[in-house]
Amino acid sequence: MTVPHVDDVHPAWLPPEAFRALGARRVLVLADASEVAETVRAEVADACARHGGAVAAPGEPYDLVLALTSDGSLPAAAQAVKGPEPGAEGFLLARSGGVTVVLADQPAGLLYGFFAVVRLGEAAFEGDRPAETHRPALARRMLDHWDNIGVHPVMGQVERGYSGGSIFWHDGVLHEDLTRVRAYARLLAATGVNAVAVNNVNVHATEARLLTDRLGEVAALAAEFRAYGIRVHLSVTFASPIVLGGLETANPVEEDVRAWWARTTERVYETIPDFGGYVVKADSEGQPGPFAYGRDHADGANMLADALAPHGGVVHWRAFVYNHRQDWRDRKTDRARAAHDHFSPLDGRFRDNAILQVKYGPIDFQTREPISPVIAAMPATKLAVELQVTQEYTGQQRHVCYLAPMWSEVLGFRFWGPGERAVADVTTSGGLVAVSNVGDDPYWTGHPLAQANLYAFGRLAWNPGLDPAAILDEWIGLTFPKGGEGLRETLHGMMDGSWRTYERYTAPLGVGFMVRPGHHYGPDVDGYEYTPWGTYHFADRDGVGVDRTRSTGTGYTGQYPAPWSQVYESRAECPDELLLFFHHVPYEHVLQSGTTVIQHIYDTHFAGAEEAAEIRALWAKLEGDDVVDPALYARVRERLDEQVRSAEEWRDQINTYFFRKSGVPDAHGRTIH
Ligand code: BDP
Repeated sequence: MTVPHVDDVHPAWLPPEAFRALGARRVLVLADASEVAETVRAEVADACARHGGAVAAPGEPYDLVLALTSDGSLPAAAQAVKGPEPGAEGFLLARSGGVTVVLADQPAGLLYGFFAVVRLGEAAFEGDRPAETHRPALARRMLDHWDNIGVHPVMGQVERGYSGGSIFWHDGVLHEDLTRVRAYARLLAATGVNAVAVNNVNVHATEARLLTDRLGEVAALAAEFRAYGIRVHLSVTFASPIVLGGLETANPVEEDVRAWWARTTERVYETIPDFGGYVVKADSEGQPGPFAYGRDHADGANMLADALAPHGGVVHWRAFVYNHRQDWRDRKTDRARAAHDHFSPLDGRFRDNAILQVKYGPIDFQTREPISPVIAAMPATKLAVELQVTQEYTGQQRHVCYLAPMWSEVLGFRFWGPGERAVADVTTSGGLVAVSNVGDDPYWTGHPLAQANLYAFGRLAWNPGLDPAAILDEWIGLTFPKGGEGLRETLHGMMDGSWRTYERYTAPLGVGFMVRPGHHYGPDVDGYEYTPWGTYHFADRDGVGVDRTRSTGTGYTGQYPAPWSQVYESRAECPDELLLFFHHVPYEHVLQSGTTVIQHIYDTHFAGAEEAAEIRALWAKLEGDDVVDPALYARVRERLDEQVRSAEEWRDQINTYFFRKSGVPDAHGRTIH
């Protein structure tokens, strides 16, 4: 095993410099011969070779010991460390008598402990540190790639990808050199991610074959990820028995269909013994599913769960099921209701190894949505929450939009009121999943600052209680080791509030969409208003917003438990930022903030566009400064120009639209065209 370093690709948060503190020490590794333990040895050797430290042989002095608890030759310094058992992926970290100790039960924990020491830098080798136990809060911390093998005529190669082509496939075949995949695995492991689904949830004909005759490609990817403790999962089409197996049906209760899945899955495990499992998008946006056979989604998911169970695999079954051929004249059919309507009656019917994967909001990854009520409605089902690291609706990696503050709100949301369990507590056994934002771009993520979102996703999945600003601080320290306090301040100034800034200049008060149809970039207030997709704002001359109340609307508020069902039902109590998601209100309706809806729209849009310009001005101060590489500086600068242009376009279109609809002038007399 050699540590992957790829020339011409930005090292993201693992530049060689980030390993200086550890690499300058004498390091003893006491572990088994497993592949992940070999990775830890290789990492230590690589860091020490660069920074003048040394790999210590048993008996030699050392400053850091990384050891498995099962090792027969644990030195006294390690034996003295006492704490709760670290478990499968956790580790104990302590320091006394000039020695830093990382102790783990399993090699994966050792790897995570190694990266924790890297993150701490010099602080890991200073003073004393009482034993701390670190364990991941969520069992599975997973990235879903929406990568295709081929190039889709509309979506490109990576669906909703804004960072170039796939790092897995090129020209219809697997990349010959997979070093970059290994480098990616390394970046992910440093954040705590332990699972990756390699292909798009919309499974086209070529990609369907990854399950059968192209399985070798999945095995090759699994070999790269395995070294860093990451298991590979595959998106499969529900119609596989027909399109790959030549059967006449994919009906989940037919014996030959079940037998086909069992056989096929067995072959997968013969090839990839640690294969993670399947991801399925069924009966959604044209994908096949059990409804065609009069069966429900528990029947569908359980069939796959049964095929996977003997091998220890799981099926991630997506709850993103809705009618995308809705009649816009029908004000009662509500896309927000769909997942709960379909899935809540099925609670308790899913197998233990079936995980229901629920988007954080009821619609579709908007800048602001209420938390999906499905998460509260399935106490007897394993749940995973799905986020988008890829910025489909949050600026497509042309805008700076640090998403950790939003995710932190999602994970900390308490359906049953203060003091009750949070979303993160309800999803511990399922986990956290996100759509990746990575491609073959030299900065991995198109916008270099979008790397922070990928980093933050892994860190929050490991510990949902972390403070988003503190995570950003870690990322800054690792990624820009030459940067001092000035750079730190600049980046916090640009990024900490960037999600709210983005929210200010786009669709107001939780109403969502208003984006250009198809590619979803830039404003188009009525773009989806008369389409079958079910994403409406219902603006007219009197008011705007979707009535989702029980009393007069679609009844969606009734899908929440108390207290939120009442809070959302009430115009007066509903949080301002979600008012138009839940209520259709007059333009002169007064918000809790004391401003009217129409004035709020004007104010936030003027402010949001100004803030975008301020973000750009902060970055401009770094020009010519040697703490940021000039090429990276230029790349960010070019994106910021586009962000400022786009924010002004949003401001002008939204303000003008609502001025024309309402006829209400701006209270501050600013020009609205
Ligand atoms: C939407 C995307 C679409 C995805 C879909 C999904 O626009 O490309 O296929 O989500 O999650 O946000 O399946």
